[in-house]
Amino acid sequence: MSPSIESYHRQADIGWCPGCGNFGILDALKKALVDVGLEPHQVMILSGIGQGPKLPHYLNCNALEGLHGREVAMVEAAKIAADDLVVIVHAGDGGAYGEGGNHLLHAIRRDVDLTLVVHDNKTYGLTKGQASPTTDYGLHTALQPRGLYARPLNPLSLAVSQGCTFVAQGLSARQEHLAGLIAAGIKHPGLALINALQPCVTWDKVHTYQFYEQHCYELDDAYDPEDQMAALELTMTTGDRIPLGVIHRAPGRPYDQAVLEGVDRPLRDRGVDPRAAIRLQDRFK
Ligand SMILES: Cc1ncc(C[n+]2csc(CCOP(=O)(O)OP(=O)(O)O)c2C)c(N)n1
Repeated sequence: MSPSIESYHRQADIGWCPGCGNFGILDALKKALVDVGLEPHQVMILSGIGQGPKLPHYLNCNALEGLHGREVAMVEAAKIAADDLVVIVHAGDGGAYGEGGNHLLHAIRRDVDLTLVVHDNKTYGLTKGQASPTTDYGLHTALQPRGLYARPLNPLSLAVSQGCTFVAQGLSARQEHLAGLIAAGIKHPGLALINALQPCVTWDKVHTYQFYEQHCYELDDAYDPEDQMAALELTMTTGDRIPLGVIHRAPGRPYDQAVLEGVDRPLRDRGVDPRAAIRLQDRFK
């Protein structure tokens, strides 16, 4: 039997504001999972703390929630314990690029086989709209009433320059397009970073649905995502046009597959002998 959107449905009280971009990302994810042919038991969502990271509460599949910003770090363990699971991380721009920025750098180096969907609403949504790493310079927030005195991080050029093997950008309001990017990320062997732009209807009155509709454009076939320098130039070009699509793609070399090479079974399928741990402990007495 092929999977259905309904099989991912989970009855729950939704904590997101009406009109939140997270709804579009949730719908796009469900569509991507079905399009790739995955059943809920084959999928694990990892998330941390935040509005975006509440997503697994509203989805029927395996889920693991950890600390804010530690989502990506948990994946290495999950993939080595159960390498047959498709692992998808949902993090906010705060969690992924702020608290978790260091973990992201090293996950890019290792090219761990995961799909990282960043709910980029350019704000710390859950904690009431403080500036996040992707907030624009000068933007006024509750905590920065005179405007923010720091430039925004550019996650796309960071990822491209560090050789991330799959870098894409989507928009929560273009669900079909975003679903295609998530599906491509799931199929990619290695780290797939998908920056999902989303309006925050409560805290950000600048980056509205209308703003994104006016400024976003979809990359066409004339663009070659395999050309890393072209991707870098695209992501470094400032201006009011925002590209959507696969920005960069290169062959993946996943760390978890290399670690498990020659190992007959992943950790999950090996017997657990608590006495072995005690014997090991005793050797150091
Ligand atoms: C290490 C750590 N730092 C800060 C916090 C407090 N905190 C929890 S959620 C959050 C903001 C979340 O923002 P983001 O990750 O962008 O997700 P959003 O709510 O916008 O979806 C903060 C600052 C925390 N729980 N742990």
